[in-house]
Amino acid sequence: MRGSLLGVLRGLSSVATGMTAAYALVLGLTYGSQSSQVTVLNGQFEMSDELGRPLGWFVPAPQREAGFEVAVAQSGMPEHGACLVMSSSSTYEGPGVTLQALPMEGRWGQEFTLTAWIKLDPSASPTATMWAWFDDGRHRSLPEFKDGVRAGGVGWKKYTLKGRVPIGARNLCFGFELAGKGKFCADDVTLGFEPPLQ
Ligand SMILES: [Ca+2]
Repeated sequence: MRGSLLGVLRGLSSVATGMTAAYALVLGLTYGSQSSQVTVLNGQFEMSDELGRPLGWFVPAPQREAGFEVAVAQSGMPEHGACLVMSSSSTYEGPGVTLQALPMEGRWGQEFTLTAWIKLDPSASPTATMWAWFDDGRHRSLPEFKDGVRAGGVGWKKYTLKGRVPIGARNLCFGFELAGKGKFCADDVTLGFEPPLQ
């Protein structure tokens, strides 16, 4: 019974990735703590420092010093409030990244689902990507998983990236990359985990 219910739920999830949140909710209600949603630090981008940069999101110093800009600004939509804005400058068109790292102790073999809303600046055609990869604790990415989903189109859209936590992973690194002239906005970053089926 348990296996067949999970099978049905997984089928629904693969048919419509937009149902991921509902799927996680159903799974959470059915199996309690087996499925977990972790808190992404400032995943709503409502908190910024004195320079207007999002708290909790790392930007490599060389990119920052080259003029790559990561800031928090009002999204113009009430349901989003403030959002992340990444933009190139006249002197630097990227690639630029901003990311977080989350420890993976106790999560080997689990499936993860990363989601975020992204809006591209229609006045330019930059490449905006939501990325996820795993490191070995010594700043080296593991070959088992490294993937990204590229944003496109006009207006706010929700993007989803799924994968499995490889054995040996120390941290899940996730965030956004911008390449080329332009800017994009991102908001509502969520991260959930499900244990492997027994
Ligand atoms: Ca927000």
